Amino acid sequence: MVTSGFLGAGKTTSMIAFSQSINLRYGKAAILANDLGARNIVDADYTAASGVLTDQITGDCICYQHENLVDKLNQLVRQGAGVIFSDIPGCGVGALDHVYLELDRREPGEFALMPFLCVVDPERLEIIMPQRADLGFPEELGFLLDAQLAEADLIVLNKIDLLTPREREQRLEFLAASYPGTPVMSMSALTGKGVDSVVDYLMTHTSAAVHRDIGYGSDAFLAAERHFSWYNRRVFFEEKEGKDINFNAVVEDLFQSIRQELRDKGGNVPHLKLFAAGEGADYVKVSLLGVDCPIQFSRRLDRSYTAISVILNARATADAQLVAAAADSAIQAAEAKYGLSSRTFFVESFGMMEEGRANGGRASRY
Ligand SMILES: Nc1nc2c(ncn2[C@@H]2O[C@H](COP(=O)(O)OP(=O)(O)OP(=O)(O)O)[C@@H](O)[C@H]2O)c(=O)[nH]1
Ligand SMILES: [Mg+2]
Repeated sequence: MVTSGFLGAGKTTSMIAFSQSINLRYGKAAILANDLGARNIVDADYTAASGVLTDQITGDCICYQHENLVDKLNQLVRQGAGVIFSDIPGCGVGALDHVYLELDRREPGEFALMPFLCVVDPERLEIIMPQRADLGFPEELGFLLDAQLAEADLIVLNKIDLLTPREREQRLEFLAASYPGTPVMSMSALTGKGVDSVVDYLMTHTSAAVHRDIGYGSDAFLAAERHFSWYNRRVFFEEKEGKDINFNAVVEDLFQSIRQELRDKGGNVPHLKLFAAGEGADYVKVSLLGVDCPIQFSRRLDRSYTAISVILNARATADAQLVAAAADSAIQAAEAKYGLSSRTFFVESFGMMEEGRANGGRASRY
């Protein structure tokens, strides 16, 4: 099953919640975490920490690496998975054609295709609702939200824990009227409310897997994609005198400072994510869904450490160099404030439409 939906809608959180529900009630589920970039993907490490059977597909969207996708699916099947969830990057559309129709065409009868799902965040939905809320993102992004919903076999309004019953009804009514014929459900992937009902629907329905014209590749699509840049970095922080410190405070400061710098320069970040593992099952995972949003800890470290390896991913609507500069200065400020030294083991930064991306960001084959 492909899980689509805009950046930060809750795809990763939903796939973990679905898998846990399936593991308890149906059989074995697995997650194939997908994101752009060579490696050091927050969602892959976060998913693996959830205890669900996990693998990852990096480098490019699952849309453009069919053989690798089939290979990974088969590996998970051999490990006992009966249901496999994968997501596509939150700026993406087109997986109905590129994944479902291709699987049907090239591996006929080999995989059953569950409903193509779009998870939607109730606040971001307001961008395309009649009020046309301005959340500080370029207005061209509205095209992607609409196209992702139009592509889905099932729409799930997520994060209902944040809504009053009236707000939830308004959104469900808007979705039902705007995407007639597409079932709409609601849940909170975070609290678990409604998750089992969505899973029951998914387990008893299949995708029609028929092409839909959603404007993939259109001018509006390109105008939206052009705004995005991706940034992935792994940094090792070490307290210079070997003292144990609270790295939750360090990562919170990193977020504050990146957020401030982007805001000052007129950029935004629909999803800034960080994951750092401590010892055993201890880890910290943080998300920021825009420069004006609160910093959300999915989990904090239980313990203090002298050193930690941090993965930072930004999915920004800002120039790639601006994001890189904001991360650099945030890391320098944290070093000075907490007496840290840092070493960067991996960094990559690219605009979505930059030269080279057409080849999945890999070196030119020409
Ligand atoms: N309140 C609330 N927060 C949620 C819910 N589901 C997800 N979140 C939070 O929303 C943020 C983004 O969730 P993710 O699951 O990472 O979103 P995503 O769609 O996978 O994001 P990308 O992969 O970057 O596109 C995290 O801070 C989650 O904890 C929910 O049901 N309720
Ligand atoms: Mg995700």
